Order: sequence, then C-alpha cells, then structure tokens
Amino acid sequence: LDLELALRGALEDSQFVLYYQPKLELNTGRVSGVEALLRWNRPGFGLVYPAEFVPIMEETGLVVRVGDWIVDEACRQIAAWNCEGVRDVRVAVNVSSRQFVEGDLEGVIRAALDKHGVEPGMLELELTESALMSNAEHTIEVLGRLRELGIRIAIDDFGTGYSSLAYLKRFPIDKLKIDIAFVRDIVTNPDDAAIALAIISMAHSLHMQVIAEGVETRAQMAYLRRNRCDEIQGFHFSRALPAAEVARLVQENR
Ligand code: G
Ligand code: G
Ligand code: MN
Ligand code: NA
Repeated sequence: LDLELALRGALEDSQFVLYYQPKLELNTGRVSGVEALLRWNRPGFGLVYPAEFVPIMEETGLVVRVGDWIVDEACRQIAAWNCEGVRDVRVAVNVSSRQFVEGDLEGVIRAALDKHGVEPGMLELELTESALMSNAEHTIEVLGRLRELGIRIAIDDFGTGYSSLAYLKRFPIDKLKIDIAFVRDIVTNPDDAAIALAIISMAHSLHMQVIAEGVETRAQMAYLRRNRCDEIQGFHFSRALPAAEVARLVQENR
C-alpha cells in the first residue's frame, strides 16, 4: 500500500507536525491548555489530516512509534513556550490503546519530561473509553503511576463508547470531554442538552472537570458557561494552530 509506505518514511523524514487547538477556561476567559493534533506534511499532497491516515497507523501499529514522537514533540514545545514566557498552557496528547499494550508509554513520557525539563503537571493525556477498556488492568496501573507524577487524565469523546460507567470509579480520571455529538445541537435539542447537563453534573459530583468539544457558536458557549461547564474547545474560540500562533494568542489573551 502506497499510503502505508509513505507513512513509514514520514517519521524519519520529519514530515509530521503538531498543531494545537486552544481550550478556553470559561470562568476566567483564559487559554487553559491546548490539544495537540497531528498533521502530516506529505510532499506533493500538502497538509494531510488525521482522518486520512490515523486509521492506517492504528492498523499497522505505526501509531506506537508516532505516538512516542508526539509525546516527545509536545514536551519539546512546552519547554520552548516556557522560554518565550508562555507558561501554564497545559498540552493534551491523544493516546492510542496500542501505546499502552505494545509500547512503553510510561517510560516514553518519563524520558520526554526529563529530557526537556518539563513539569508533569503540564501534560494531559486524552484517552477514549475503548482505549481504557482494552487491557483495562494494565492501563489502570500505568495511568495510576502517571497520575501520581502529576499528569492529568481525560476521557475523550465521552458518552459515545459502549463501556459501563463503572470504569469512572476504577480509573484515575481528572476530566471528561463531552463528545461533539451532544454539543452540536445542545441549544435546540432537549435530549442532547439533558445528556450534556448530566455529564457535567456527574463529573462535578465525582470531583472531575468537564470540557465540551466542537463548540462552534456563541450560543453553545453561553449555554455551557451558564451550566457550569469548565472549558470549551472548538472553532468558535479557535481552530488548531501552529505553535507560533498559539504563543501569540496566549500573549494577547492575558
Ligand atoms: O486534527 P483532527 O481535528 O482532524 O483530528 C481528527 C482525529 O484524529 C481526532 O479526533 C483524534 O482522535 C485523531 N488524532 C489527532 N491527532 C492525533 C494524535 O496525535 N494521536 C492519535 N492517536 N490520534 C490523533
Ligand atoms: O481527538 P479529537 O477527536 O477530539 O480531535 C478533535 C477533532 O475535532 C479534530 O478533528 C478537530 O479538527 C475537530 N474539531 C475541533 N473543533 C471543532 C469544531 O468546532 N467543530 C467540528 N466540527 N470539529 C472540530
Ligand atoms: Mn482528543
Ligand atoms: Na474528541
């Protein structure tokens, strides 16, 4: 497969780049963090988005090595921002289940933090429910140790998985990320609103924070703020940006 071959070379040829989508903290109006999102600068194709290649990386196992690179690159960027005076912007990284099962996620994270001199509290991991549930016992152990270091754990696309809510008790979780599916029509669809409000309420009762993804309008943001959602992420506030533009946004935002 051409795509697979091209992907294998992409890592060595430094064709991957991270973009960062800012997260807005609703009660302070500050940029509280960013989500690192992978882009592939494929020669002859321009900037390629994850939907076109992450599934193949998952199938082939390449996602483990690329995932290791993402952790290192995110830590390098945190250190670079710190040097520029951009502090307290936590970086969230998407983690695939294969990184837990086949890779040494804990070792890779510890090495990257150490290499770049980054505080563990500046790093957040986003995992889907399905990533948590595959090899759950091992994942609980690894996440528990990472969280003891000070790394934050968030559940991505919350509400769309098939897992039971019992895992919220068993896993060390700091934050739930309400899936875009419940945010899209939150202002007009009472069922979506009810689900989003239930997630917010449950998260806070369990001493977790809540972020809504895919927020595209002022009305959605206002609704979420009124209902005590902690953060939002989405095109209304900002799309994913190159690192230099994040620095500019954060400076302006202060
Ligand atoms: O960047 P974009 O908004 O198109 O992201 C699409 C999806 O690709 C995201 O929902 C996310 O799950 C996945 N994705 C983006 N970046 C990464 C990454 O760094 N690692 C992994 N495993 N998935 C990613
Ligand atoms: O990992 P995750 O699936 O959460 O990645 C975020 C994805 O959502 C990326 O593909 C990003 O481009 C996309 N996204 C971010 N903000 C918005 C938004 O406001 N609306 C829509 N439709 N997609 C968004
Ligand atoms: Mn995510
Ligand atoms: Na998501």
